[in-house]
Amino acid sequence: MNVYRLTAKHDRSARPRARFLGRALGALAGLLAAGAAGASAPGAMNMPVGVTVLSRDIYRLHMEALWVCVAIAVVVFGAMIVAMFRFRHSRGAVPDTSMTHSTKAEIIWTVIPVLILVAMALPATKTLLKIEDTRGSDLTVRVTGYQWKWQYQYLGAASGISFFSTLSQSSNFARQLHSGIDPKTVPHYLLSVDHPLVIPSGEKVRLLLTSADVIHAWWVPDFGVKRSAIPGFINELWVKVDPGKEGVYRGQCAALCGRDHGFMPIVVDVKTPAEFQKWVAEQKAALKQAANTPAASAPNDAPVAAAAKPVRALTAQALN
Ligand SMILES: [Cu+2]
Repeated sequence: MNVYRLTAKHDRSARPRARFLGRALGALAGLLAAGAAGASAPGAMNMPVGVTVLSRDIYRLHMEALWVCVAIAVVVFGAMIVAMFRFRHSRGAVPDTSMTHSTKAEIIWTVIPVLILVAMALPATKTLLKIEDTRGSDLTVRVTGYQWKWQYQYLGAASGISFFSTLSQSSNFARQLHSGIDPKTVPHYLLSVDHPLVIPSGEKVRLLLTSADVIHAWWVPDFGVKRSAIPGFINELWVKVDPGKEGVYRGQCAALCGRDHGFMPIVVDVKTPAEFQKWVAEQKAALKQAANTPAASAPNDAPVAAAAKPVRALTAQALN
């Protein structure tokens, strides 16, 4: 009788509640759809899917963990809400004490989370090992952080190519106090450089990270990698951009490294292997020409390699 009365009462408010529930579910679905898109556009809620082997693996792990969390939240909060409303004191509910100090319950709520954690840890460990495995790279570039710029030195077949990558002049002018330049009019404001790092798509590129002064961090969100550049140490990471995803990718120094920390962006120009080989040949030709040309008469528009400056040394042996 009592149950019937309560059910009837609930029915009276069923319609507005159903409407609210429908709206809430719609909003949640919208949020999840926006999140699943993984756009790296400003204001996007989710992390970008990225364009590399690793970034896709990391994104997949992230989404798997998210859905596990969603499922746990639905079960736990659902049970709590049902318990609070259905078995409330005002309805004459009597506490069930059979679960108190129940060994069976203790085992169940220990074993289930352990199984969930193990199921999540296995693919995560696999991806972590993959991230750390820099063997078999096709190209190696040494990346050195400076206050406040990056230096890229190619090793192996592209050895000799070396240049600094600093904030583009357009951004640098606009950022000055009272410059009078509206940053919104500057393309890729604070995210553009004079000489981007150039790498080929479809090839495993190993980056050796170090620093000449303080700790910096090399971070390109679309590559799914971020690693500290520490003076006196060499950290490794690798990038393999999917073929067909050639283009320009941008990142920033991700370690607070001093006054101009926000003004040392990272720009990577990903070319097809053929275009990359052409670029390497051009840089090498420019290097040769620069070697044969007296410094005073070097052309101002010489390719970047020709403008290479001597660098603080870590031996080549340490780098290979
Ligand atoms: Cu920095």
